[in-house]
Amino acid sequence: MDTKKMRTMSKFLSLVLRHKPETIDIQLDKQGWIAVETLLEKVNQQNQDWQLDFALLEYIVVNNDKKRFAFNADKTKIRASQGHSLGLDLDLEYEPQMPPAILYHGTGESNVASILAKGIEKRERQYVHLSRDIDTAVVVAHRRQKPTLLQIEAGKMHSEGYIFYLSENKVWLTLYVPPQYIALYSVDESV
Ligand code: HQG
Repeated sequence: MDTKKMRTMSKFLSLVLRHKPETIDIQLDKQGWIAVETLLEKVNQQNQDWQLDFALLEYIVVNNDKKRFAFNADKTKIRASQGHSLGLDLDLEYEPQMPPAILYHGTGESNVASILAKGIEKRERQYVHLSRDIDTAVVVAHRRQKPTLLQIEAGKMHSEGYIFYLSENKVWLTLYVPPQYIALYSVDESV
């Protein structure tokens, strides 16, 4: 499969399954699911450039670099596993989990002073996104100018009552990270 075409399709699926389902006139249910049949029909109505069938959708779900999308057990429904817009007001129904002692957050240098003063806010998304491994946080940080890594004392937060969820594609989610649990992380320390 042409990787450029797959990226285009994956980005479009992220748009409609995470942020703007109305783009193709669909409504996600409370847990973020949409019937596969409806999704295929509406995507294909909307797009002249490319068409999506079940085999291709399954290929994207399986091969997506971050496993962003998931089917339900009988593959009749699909949803994004994380990253949703706050405005959609979903409940993904992930069970609270005990996080590892340390999690990482990638951001841009221009955000750091504000984050150290106010904490990490979920902004336009449903949750703050954190990762267990440094490499993932580095990739997230590189979406910003002057990528910067932050280290979060997630274990301590959890023991002090903060709730964490683990998305199906292994992104750690929480509503807010207060400044006292955050430290700048220098990548040099990892080598
Ligand atoms: C920043 C992608 C200043 C925060 C990624 C981030 C992730 C603050 C930005 C997922 C702040 C929000 C989410 C504060 C937070 N002051 N800046 N107090 N609090 N911020 O895109 O974490 O590739 O909503 O640091 O991989 O960058 O799309 O969040 O820079 O998992 O699948 O405000 O999206 O996944 O930006 O990314 P975002 P994010 P995909």
